[in-house]
Amino acid sequence: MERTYLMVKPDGVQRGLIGEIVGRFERKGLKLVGAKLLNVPLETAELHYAEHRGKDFYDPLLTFITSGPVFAMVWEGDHAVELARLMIGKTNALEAAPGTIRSDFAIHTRFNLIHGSDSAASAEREIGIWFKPEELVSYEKSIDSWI
Ligand code: RTP
Ligand code: MG
Repeated sequence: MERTYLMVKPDGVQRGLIGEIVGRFERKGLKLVGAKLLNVPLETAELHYAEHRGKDFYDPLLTFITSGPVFAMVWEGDHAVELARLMIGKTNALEAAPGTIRSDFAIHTRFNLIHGSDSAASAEREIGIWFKPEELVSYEKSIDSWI
C-alpha cells in the first residue's frame, strides 16, 4: 500500500475543478485519507518546491502557488504515486495524453491544475510538509476487496 500527495493548485480551485479532480481519483479506486483547503504560506511553498530553487520558473511558481487557496490531499492505494501521475498527465498540457487531467482541462505549463508526488520518497517528504500525522485518517472501505 502506497500514499501520494496530491494538490489542486490555485487555478484548479478558482476554476471550480476540485470536485471533478477528486471524483476521478475516487472512481479510480484510490482512498482519500487526508484533505484540507488552505492558503499556502511562502515557507511551505519554498519547502515543497525546494528542488526547483534557482530555475527560471521558480519565482513565478512560488507566486502562483501562494496566490490563492489550494486543496491539499493524501491518497492511498497500490501504486498510488505512479497511478496518480498517469492520471494527471505530463507537466506541459500540450504533451499530456488525452484523458488526463492536464490534457482535459489545462492549456499552459505553469497553470496545470494539480500537483502529484513524483516518487514514493517525494510523497513521504511532501506529506510531512503539508499534513500533521493526526490529520491523516486510517479507515476501511467496504469496497476495498473489489478493486
Ligand atoms: P508538479 O510537481 O506540480 O506535480 O508538476 P510536475 O512534476 O509535472 O513538474 P515539475 O517539473 O515538478 O514542475 C513543478 C511545476 O512548476 C511549473 N513549471 N513551470 N517551464 C516552466 O515554465 C515550468 N516548468 C514547470 C508547473 O506548474 C509544474 O507543475
Ligand atoms: Mg514535480
